Amino acid sequence: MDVQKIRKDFPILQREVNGHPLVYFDNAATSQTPLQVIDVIADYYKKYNANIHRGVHTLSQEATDAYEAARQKIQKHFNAAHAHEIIFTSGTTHSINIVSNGYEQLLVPGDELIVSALEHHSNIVPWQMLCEKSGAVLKVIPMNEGGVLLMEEYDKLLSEKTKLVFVNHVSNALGTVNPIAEIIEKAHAVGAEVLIDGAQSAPHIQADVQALGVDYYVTSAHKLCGPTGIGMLYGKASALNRLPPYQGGGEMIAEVTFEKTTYAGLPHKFEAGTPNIAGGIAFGAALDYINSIGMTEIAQYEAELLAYATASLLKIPGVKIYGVAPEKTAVISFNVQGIHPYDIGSILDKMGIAVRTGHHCAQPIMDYYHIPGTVRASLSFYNTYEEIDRMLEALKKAIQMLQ
Ligand code: C6P
Repeated sequence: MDVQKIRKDFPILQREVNGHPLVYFDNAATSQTPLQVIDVIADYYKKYNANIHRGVHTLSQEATDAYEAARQKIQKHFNAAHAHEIIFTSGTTHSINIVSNGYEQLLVPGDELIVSALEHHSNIVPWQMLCEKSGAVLKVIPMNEGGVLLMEEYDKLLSEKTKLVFVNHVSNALGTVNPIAEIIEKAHAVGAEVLIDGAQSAPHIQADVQALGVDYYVTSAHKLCGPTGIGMLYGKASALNRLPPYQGGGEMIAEVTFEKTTYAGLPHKFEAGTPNIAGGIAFGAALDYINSIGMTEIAQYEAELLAYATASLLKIPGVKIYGVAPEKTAVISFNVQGIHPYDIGSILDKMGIAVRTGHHCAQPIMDYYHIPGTVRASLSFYNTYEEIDRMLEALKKAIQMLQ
């Protein structure tokens, strides 16, 4: 992997922040966008901006073809059996809400849902809302001090009452890679379905939805070099067909009269209204870009960056890293003894270094550690060892100033 060549694809990486060259270590919040994707968006608006699935005119057909080609790219990338099992959504949050909303009619009071202690609020709150409406009960797989799920506790939670298990593949706050193959297999053994939140894994780990046998897999394009406002819900056709539509409107119908409406088949049933057309096409382009580099190459390089950054950080007195699972993506959540994470983040920013501070929309994890938040450096394949060194130097200065 030629990282210097790759970096030229990302104009934003050439800019300065507060008089320093930008070091962008907030990739878990959103990744940067390469020219190859930016150009696809500009091309759409310059050459064939039109509504899709509606027009007989040439522009509409070109836009429809590009949008549906993107759906097929996504299908191929995640190895879904059919393109109609890929639903375009506005992102992971929207995808989860489609399933949680639809599940209301599949549950009876006393049914159980299982979540993990390592979740983002997007994979907690919609299910709590569902429990309130349906009378279902939410059970939590606990974690240990290292940020690893206690699988023996998961075994104890599973029963014939379990209807759905939803966990992330990778924790956004700690980087832990969860054993999703085992989680899925055990859930299926008691007849429960599984939703995997792939928001943090899709950029780093190739997911094969058929090999996993997962019922639903969701992610956001902006985590993998695509634009914001677009994502996907993969669902097995049999699973999606059980769910009612999430929103009513144009394009999701088969026939409408004032007496009754019948719904379109997959994927349109879940795609009411004019979608984010440029975003969908750009999602496909983003996958093309990532695949041109190679998921395996990306994972290997990021693992090396993680090892280097972790070892270097631990040499700084007072640093504590949260999340030390043996299997991790390149996310380092840390604190420095006696210093608030927000203060470190602010000083790093003054030196051109972008990290996220706070609870990372994962408050239960912070509560577990009894901390207000962490400093989170999340790395990507376009980051370098030199950038890690710059963060470490800046961090040492910040500690001097704050202690
Ligand atoms: N996490 C972070 O800084 P949306 O916002 O819908 O694209 O993704 C939500 C989401 C769901 N699950 C996980 C595991 C996530 O990490 C995220 C987004 C960002 O960690 C922004 S809060």
